[in-house]
Amino acid sequence: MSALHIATEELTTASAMAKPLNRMISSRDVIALEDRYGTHNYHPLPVVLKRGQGSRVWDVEGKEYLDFLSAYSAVNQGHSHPKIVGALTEQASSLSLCSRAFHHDLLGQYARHMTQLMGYDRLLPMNTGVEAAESAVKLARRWAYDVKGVAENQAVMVFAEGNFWGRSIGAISSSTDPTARRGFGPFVPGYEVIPYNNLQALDISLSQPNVAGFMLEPIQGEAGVVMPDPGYLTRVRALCTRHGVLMIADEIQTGMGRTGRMLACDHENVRPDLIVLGKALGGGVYPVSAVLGDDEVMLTLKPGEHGSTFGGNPVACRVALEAVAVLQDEGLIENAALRGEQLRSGLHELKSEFPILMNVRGKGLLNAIVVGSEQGGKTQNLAWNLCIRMMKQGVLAKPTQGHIIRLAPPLCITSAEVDKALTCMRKALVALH
Ligand code: IF1
Repeated sequence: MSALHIATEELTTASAMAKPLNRMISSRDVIALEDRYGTHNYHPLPVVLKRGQGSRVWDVEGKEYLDFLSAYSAVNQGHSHPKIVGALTEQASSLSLCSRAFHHDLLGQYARHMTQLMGYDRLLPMNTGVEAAESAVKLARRWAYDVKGVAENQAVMVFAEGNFWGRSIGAISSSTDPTARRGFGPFVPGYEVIPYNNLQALDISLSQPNVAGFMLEPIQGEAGVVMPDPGYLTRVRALCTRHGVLMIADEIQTGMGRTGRMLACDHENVRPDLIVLGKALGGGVYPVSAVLGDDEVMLTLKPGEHGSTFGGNPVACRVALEAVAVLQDEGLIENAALRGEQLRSGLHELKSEFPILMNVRGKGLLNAIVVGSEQGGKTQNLAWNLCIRMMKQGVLAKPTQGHIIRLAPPLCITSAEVDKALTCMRKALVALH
């Protein structure tokens, strides 16, 4: 048995004997416990957080950080927002869950508010992003059979290379990332994957007779904040309309104000046939996701044909209403646009001084820097080492795709905090050279 194992065993026995939950536990002990008793499906930065407020988080030793990941854009409103936490605790104390076997007083009001806000007829409530995205795929296929007249089991769903919409078998079946797919086959049939930001490939693909829908991220998050050409979304909308194919926007990461508009599609005034929301719809405190669309698609589902134990529960409805209200009442969407400009301007200055910053890109507060060295190209170690140095300076971010660092703070970040983060990044870059 390894020394770590023995240490953990002793630690666990002692702490388990002493008290069920040790809130004074050290970072080292936390990491050892996770290593021993958890699964190793993540490689987190070596930091153990204990408290969050607004754009800031604190580790178990009390060190403060600016959060530049926002739980992958699920904490747009800031950590532990008092109004959202209040909605959570208030509703959890009265009626937390009753399933959809019975009505409850909030789902109808929530669905009305969201559909009127987003400009659609109906809302399907789910919990996690992947559940909502899977639901959108089911809706598109059902619409293809019942409305478009595609022969049973012949529907085709089109996705873009570099897509990410979750970890389910359905989601990874469309993935082009070997790490997401290896060892999990066989995969879901009826999928076609085309290059992102390539209208000719899309036109050819959608001209097939059995295509139900084209699901895409307006900006690809996991791929490394990959932005399409200006006007791409507009042309996607036109091609989907021309070919009688549903345009499905996965706004789980780009929605809820992240890019400086409520939806990323709003930058081009494009109205997809279905939008998929998640992450910050739950205000950073609860898993809430949704699909919004019009009657022709949404009413193809009949009782008993789709559902979820927690989908549309009272807490989810109450939290989501507050999560949306906070974005609007506190001007967080407008702030995302302004602070994003400020951040990218500062990052471009850093890029001019530090050659390892090879590219800066983003919209609103969904940004990324591409890290590499002239001789070594886009090397993974550099990005990780830069994140470690940034962590030591008080800014938390994590690489994606190895050499890209996503920079996505909560939308409540202040101008002074952006400047502070840029100063910390400069110190980290100096330390790295
Ligand atoms: C992980 C990525 C980000 C998403 C989009 C659907 C989902 C996600 C555009 C599914 C989820 C999360 C999942 C999390 C890390 C994070 C992530 F790196 F994996 F891809 F943000 F970029 N559509 N993204 O980004 O939503 O089911 O997770 O609620 O799995 O490691 P979910």
